[in-house]
Amino acid sequence: MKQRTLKDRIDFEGVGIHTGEISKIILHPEPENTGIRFYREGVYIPASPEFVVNTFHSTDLGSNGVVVKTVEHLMATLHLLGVSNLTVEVQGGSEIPILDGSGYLYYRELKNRVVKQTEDVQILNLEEPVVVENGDAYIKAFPHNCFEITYEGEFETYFGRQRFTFRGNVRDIILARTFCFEHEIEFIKRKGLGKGGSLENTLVIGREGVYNEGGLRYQDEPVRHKVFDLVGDLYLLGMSVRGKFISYKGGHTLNFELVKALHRRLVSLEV
Ligand code: 5EP
Ligand code: ZN
Repeated sequence: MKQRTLKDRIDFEGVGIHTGEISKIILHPEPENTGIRFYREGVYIPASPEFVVNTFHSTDLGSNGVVVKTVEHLMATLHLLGVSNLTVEVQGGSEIPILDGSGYLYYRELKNRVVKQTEDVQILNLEEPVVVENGDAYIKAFPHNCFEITYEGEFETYFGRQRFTFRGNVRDIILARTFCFEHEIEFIKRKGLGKGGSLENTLVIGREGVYNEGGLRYQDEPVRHKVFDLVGDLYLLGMSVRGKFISYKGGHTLNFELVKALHRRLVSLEV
């Protein structure tokens, strides 16, 4: 597989889910082997595990005191499109626009702009299982000949236990929106997060049903979104991974633990 970039620059603008700030992002095509990186206030921040500064409710990157919040949905979309080289310039606010809460609008605008480059991509092949855990939550990664992610969640409210397996069909996850439970909103707001949250960009789940007018986009939308988040966080490795991933109640913090474990293996393979 060849590396890919975009054929020309493209902008997006909108509110950040956590900061409530309006940002404009400009996606600039880049040559082979640049990787994905962010650019804000004169600082380049590579999309790489060394630059992760927060994993509470979002994955944020930072360098030299400059932070870019909530990169995971854009990263997931770039992963699904196989875009390997890109600079994401962030202006105005410090957060990637949430748009409709899913990857759909990014995907729709980018998919016809993706162009192949001349160099091959690198793919990480797992040689042995890798497991990360936190309490009863875990993510297990097994060697496998393709990329597969299963997410299982245990939700209070009528959602109960749900499980979804992604086997590469973008349509299965690209429309899945970020979500929160009604009873969590106050806690999230008290932490200074969710300031840009609204029914336009978040699936708000109550005791008896969802508050969004159109209802759910998939009957198991939250677990599909969790798969989408993991697709994004895994792309911090800077390459696709071949493997079977099983996440039980995972989130960004555990995703990042997995990424670090995989990254350590990668680094020890080089030399
Ligand atoms: C947290 C929110 C709101 C609101 C009225 C209507 C609506 C949204 C999790 C950890 O996707 C995510 N990460 O990638 C995460 N999302 C969040 O943490 C999250 C809060 C909101 C809101 C609202 C208020 C009032 N009337 C997302 C994974 C899913
Ligand atoms: Zn998300």
